[in-house]
Amino acid sequence: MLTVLAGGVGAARFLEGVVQVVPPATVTAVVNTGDDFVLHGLVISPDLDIVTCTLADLIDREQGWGIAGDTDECMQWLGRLGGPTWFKLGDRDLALHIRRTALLSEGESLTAIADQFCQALGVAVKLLPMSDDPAPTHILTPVGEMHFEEYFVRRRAQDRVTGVRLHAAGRALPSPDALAACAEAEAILIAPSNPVVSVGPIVSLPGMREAIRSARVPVVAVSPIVGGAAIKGPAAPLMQAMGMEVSALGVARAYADLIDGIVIDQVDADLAPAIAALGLQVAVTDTIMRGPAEKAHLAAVTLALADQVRQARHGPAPDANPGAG
Ligand code: FO1
Repeated sequence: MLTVLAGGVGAARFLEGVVQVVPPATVTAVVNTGDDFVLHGLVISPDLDIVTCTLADLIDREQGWGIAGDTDECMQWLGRLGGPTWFKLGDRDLALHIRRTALLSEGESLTAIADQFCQALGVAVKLLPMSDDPAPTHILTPVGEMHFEEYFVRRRAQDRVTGVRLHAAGRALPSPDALAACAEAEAILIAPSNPVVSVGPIVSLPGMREAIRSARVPVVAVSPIVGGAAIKGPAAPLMQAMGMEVSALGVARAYADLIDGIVIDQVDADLAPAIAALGLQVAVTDTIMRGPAEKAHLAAVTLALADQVRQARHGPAPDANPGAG
């Protein structure tokens, strides 16, 4: 089983590449739920929905989130009735949140619900919420502490970030399935997601780092930072707030206690020696996922680096015929 730690848009696109290279049924994604929040009385799980709808080829590819061709009749009426309209929820998208909220109220877990949605929408990859407990990510700013989506969407990431509080609802445990997905993986990949608010919430769950390390399998990350900037989203201000250098080297340092290797973009090739000096193996390639072929290429390079790590650690792959010339 290949396990991928995933956030939202970047991770979803990366997974579209992974499933072109290995059978989807052999892939498990442990997905960030730190962006989850309640709005209109509905439980919304942005990263789970982005990954699910992307792999189901239902995603609005312009935005990277929401459902293609969706309408906003309900949103318009919610506005007319004085409801909040800052978080755009399409009519089809709302069905996900209505159904999720109803199933949660009937006692179903987020994990069970994610599985039901994957079955219903034809997604073969196993998508696991990182936790079945509420684990909201809060952003600290000079105007106060707020949920990540309030900071990122409602206030358009205008506030200076003075800190990040993970699992802000109190102790959250990794789901048993998420822990098992790391402990039983043959390789663990960290998708090109925000190291602070997408990957951070996952690996900071109690026992998750230990599960990753005790798996004793190659752990390889893809840098979401290219040329000192994020492709999408607020990684730069959040990394700065956490004292991280906003570069592929900064990402490598942030993950150094967890990973064996990292894939960086060719524009950052000059950082490879400094990253290697951290004891990491480095692959340099074009990491911009313009289309299906680039996604598959990035996945293939990442998996090849995982194999390279495995060989370096354990010698030739078991199926390599000994004594071959
Ligand atoms: N991002 C926005 O910038 N504006 C929105 O109105 C918005 C709505 C939305 C609805 C459903 C969903 O699954 C995601 C949505 N996102 C929106 C994306 C989301 O804020 C972030 O991309 C993820 O939380 C970060 O990965």
